[in-house]
Amino acid sequence: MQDQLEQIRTEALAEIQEVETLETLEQLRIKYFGRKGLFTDVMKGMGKLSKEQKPVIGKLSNEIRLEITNKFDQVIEKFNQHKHEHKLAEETIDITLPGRRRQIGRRHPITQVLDQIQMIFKGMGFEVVEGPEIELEFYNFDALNTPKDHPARDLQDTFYIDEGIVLRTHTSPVQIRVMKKTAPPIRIIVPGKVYRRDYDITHLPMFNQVEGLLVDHHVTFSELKGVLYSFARQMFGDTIQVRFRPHFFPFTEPSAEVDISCLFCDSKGCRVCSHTGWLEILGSGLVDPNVFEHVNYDPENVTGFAFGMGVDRIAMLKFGITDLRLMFENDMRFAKQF
Ligand code: 2NM
Repeated sequence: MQDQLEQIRTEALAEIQEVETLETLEQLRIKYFGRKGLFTDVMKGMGKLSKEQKPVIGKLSNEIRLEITNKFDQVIEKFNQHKHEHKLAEETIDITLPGRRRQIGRRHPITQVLDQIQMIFKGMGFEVVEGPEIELEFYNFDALNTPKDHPARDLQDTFYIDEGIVLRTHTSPVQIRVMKKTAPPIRIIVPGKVYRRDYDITHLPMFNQVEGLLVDHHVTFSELKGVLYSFARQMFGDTIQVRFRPHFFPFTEPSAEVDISCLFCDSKGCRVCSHTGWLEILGSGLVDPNVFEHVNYDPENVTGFAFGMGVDRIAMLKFGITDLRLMFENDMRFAKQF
């Protein structure tokens, strides 16, 4: 029995040493210490031993069991160590790799131009005011001296929300609101979204406008010209030409449209300026006395000038964009160019 045990010791230790996986190790444990294991088998013979042999074999078997069990533990420990090292190696981060770049957003060309317009007029002492996009028909048309039968009021041109309520077609109703609650002098610009029933290559149902208003005593057309000349040169450069062309608006008298020399062909004539050499940039005029009556100003005492421009159009001219729809598609390839 002693020899059997010694043989088990030698074989078990050798076998365990060779093991490569935890599964084979478990098989070995069963092979030696399982219910039908080799070691278990030998121990079943203990009962038949003599009184003298029992303690000797008992001691030896305990020794061997302990030795083999320790060997098992050693190998398990070795496996765990390997597993840990393998995991660490696999999860290594290469800190020398370059980072993933995040795309940075940009300001939309319309926002850039809007900010520039505001800067220029702030520089001339104008204050920026905003107001509601849903407006009373009265402020949007009547107070601006626009007759009941004016085509702009047509259902085909204006979005009606309800009886007497519209989506504003320009930002001038905000100026009516300001005049109604403020005494002159007034010097404001009103940026904002406006709505008209228009939809083609050069028109969208929503666009951005800036309108300006200056009210005081003895305001002249020359002052209007001075302000708008200054604006045009700051916006488009010192070398451009500016011209005032007679026009009609219900809310101003006299009225004029303002053109600048064509930026694209140096006034030689091209498709952008329809071969005229000029680009229209805004409308303007001296505020009609009827408008002042509507806000309870005395037209005998009070004078003023006003102007209005489409921001989207100015942005198109400034950046040479030919299709207005690009402005509202939010394509990064477009936005990145400005
Ligand atoms: C324009 C052209 C001319 C304008 C008039 C007024 C107000 F409220 F004073 F009557 N605000 N804006 C005006 C004048 C707007 O846009 C093309």
